[in-house]
Amino acid sequence: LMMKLYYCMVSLKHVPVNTAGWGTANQSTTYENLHAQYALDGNNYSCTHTDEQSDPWWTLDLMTTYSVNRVTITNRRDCCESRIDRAEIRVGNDSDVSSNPICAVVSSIAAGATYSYSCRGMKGRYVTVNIPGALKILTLCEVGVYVIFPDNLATRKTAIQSSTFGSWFAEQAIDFSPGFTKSSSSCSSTDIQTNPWWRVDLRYIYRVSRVVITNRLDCCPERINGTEIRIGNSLENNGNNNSICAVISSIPAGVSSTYTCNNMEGRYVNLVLPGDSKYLTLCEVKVYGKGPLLKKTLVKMKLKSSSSLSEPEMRAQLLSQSALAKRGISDVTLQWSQPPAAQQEVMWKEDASGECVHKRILWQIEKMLILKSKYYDEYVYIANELENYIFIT
Ligand SMILES: [Ca+2]
Ligand SMILES: [Ca+2]
Repeated sequence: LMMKLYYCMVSLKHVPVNTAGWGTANQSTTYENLHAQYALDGNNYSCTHTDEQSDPWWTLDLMTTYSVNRVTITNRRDCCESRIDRAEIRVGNDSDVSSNPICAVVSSIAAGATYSYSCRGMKGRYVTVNIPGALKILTLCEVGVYVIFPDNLATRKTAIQSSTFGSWFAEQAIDFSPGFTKSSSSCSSTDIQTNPWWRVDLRYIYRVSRVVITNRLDCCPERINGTEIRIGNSLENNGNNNSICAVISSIPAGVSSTYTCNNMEGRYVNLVLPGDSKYLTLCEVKVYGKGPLLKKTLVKMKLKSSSSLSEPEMRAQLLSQSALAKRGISDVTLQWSQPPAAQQEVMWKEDASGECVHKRILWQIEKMLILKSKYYDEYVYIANELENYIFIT
């Protein structure tokens, strides 16, 4: 008996990201040393504070336009929480921020609480909080500006690079931040070297339609000139032998350029800069396309963890369910491995119902099987569930 279930593709593509810390803040006046940036430091106990004045305001310049999903405000907890009442939240592109449209008006926020205001995708570079009227004081302990970056396949994936300059880690090229204010914590960079490269592993094979690269704003935008975008499934030469989608001639400082890749198939997206004494610096890499082409499947089958993998019948049975085999990859070797430390969490939908019904189950993994091909491994977790064994590709 075999029962086949299909996973829901667990969507991490639409998780809102707080962009507030990527910008710079300013306010109409500053009382003592309670600066505008205190609303962006991630600490609910540090707060901004204007003087008592007419129409006080606080504004955030994100340096580029976003579609703002929602804005959060954390109110002070020590006293006078009603000072925030009737504050206006504005989102827009006008540098005269008082003329930007209002997203929401605060009625009141409990002391120390964080309230969320929907801005329904209002577009803007500036996010402003202001209180109309005379003799007002504006205090903000934290402001969040949440943006959705839909369909970026690089979301929550892993990145690696040939070397790392200082704290310019590879993952910082896929953290959504363009690095306009803090490039060393929001951009990746290799050290100076021959043929530096960077790679994101999309974990599954996709048809990549386009890649968007954001160049650094702070200096030396010409360093990116000549960088090749390569896409494919091979890790030969660290993936730098995969097919070329495009070669970057140049990107102005702080600009995001789009390269179309005509649905090139691949799991790995590499950027490689041929030549000596080169730095490869990337402030953001976004990948768009269709897929994954390898669907996750969940198969229930009789499979004992003591089974011999050399038995032709066992091998044939396993490969009949293998996503690798279904992609025509035949040079597959099978080997047992140590199981992962924790329980495996699985979400799936029933094959019969067309609906995506999430079921969250935890299995204790007994053993792990690796189907190894030259460049693409498939992991199979085997757990004792009822009298059957579970086979997940
Ligand atoms: Ca704060
Ligand atoms: Ca970044």
